[in-house]
Amino acid sequence: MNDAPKNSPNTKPKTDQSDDQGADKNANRSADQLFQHVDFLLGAAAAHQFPDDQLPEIAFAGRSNVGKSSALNALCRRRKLARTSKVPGRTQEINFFNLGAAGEPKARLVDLPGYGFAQVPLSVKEKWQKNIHHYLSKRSNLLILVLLMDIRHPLTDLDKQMLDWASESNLPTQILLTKSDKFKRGKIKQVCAQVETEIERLPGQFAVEPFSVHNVEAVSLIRRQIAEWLT
Ligand SMILES: Nc1nc2c(ncn2[C@@H]2O[C@H](COP(=O)(O)OP(=O)(O)O)[C@@H](O)[C@H]2O)c(=O)[nH]1
Ligand SMILES: [Mg+2]
Repeated sequence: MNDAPKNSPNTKPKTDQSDDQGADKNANRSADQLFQHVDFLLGAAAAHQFPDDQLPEIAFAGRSNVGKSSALNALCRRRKLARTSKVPGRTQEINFFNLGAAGEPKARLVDLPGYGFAQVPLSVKEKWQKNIHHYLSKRSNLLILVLLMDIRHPLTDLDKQMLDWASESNLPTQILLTKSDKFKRGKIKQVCAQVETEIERLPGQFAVEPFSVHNVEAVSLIRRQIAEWLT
């Protein structure tokens, strides 16, 4: 078909490439600025403790051990911003981090408690789920959900539950398939396609990207993506 709009990616003339590179550099710069200052604000065990201003929030969720703390640390270039731990299921609070210089934060990263850890009593698990659902469905300044799933076993029952909640709340969701360094390129593509097929059945805005903390490009892509969402 030849009637695509002039500025669609498919019809862009090759001579635009240097402009693209310039735009990429600018995007990287503003993403770097955004992530230059990241400060822990508070941990909330209940909704009444959530910050009560309207700063846009980007929430990170996933089963425990999926690599959520590692991803947050990589995005923020911090070694210990979010606790990386080999003992999963420890963090039960919703942790809020301010993005942007002290006194004038631009947005917030929100670290939701990891779910699905087997050795936690059912009553505690149910409480976590309730808290997460409450946050996702009621938080009016929540802009985007970043849902992390291990590329080796994506779409667990609880992941699907999260996707359903995001869909119900009409919450745009970026899926990151973590630890993609464990797979070769062909297999990464295959799992991405499999996850895309699964989410096609859901109404809403969903996107899928492979992610690894060991892949500098993947980390900076997501950093850039977050900066773009906030503009
Ligand atoms: N190979 C690989 N391992 C990772 C990656 N991200 C996290 N991990 C490891 O996965 C385990 C759990 O990571 P962590 O960030 O604590 O997971 P969380 O429970 O979701 O916060 C740790 O041993 C990490 O070193 C990744 O991108 N690649
Ligand atoms: Mg963690």
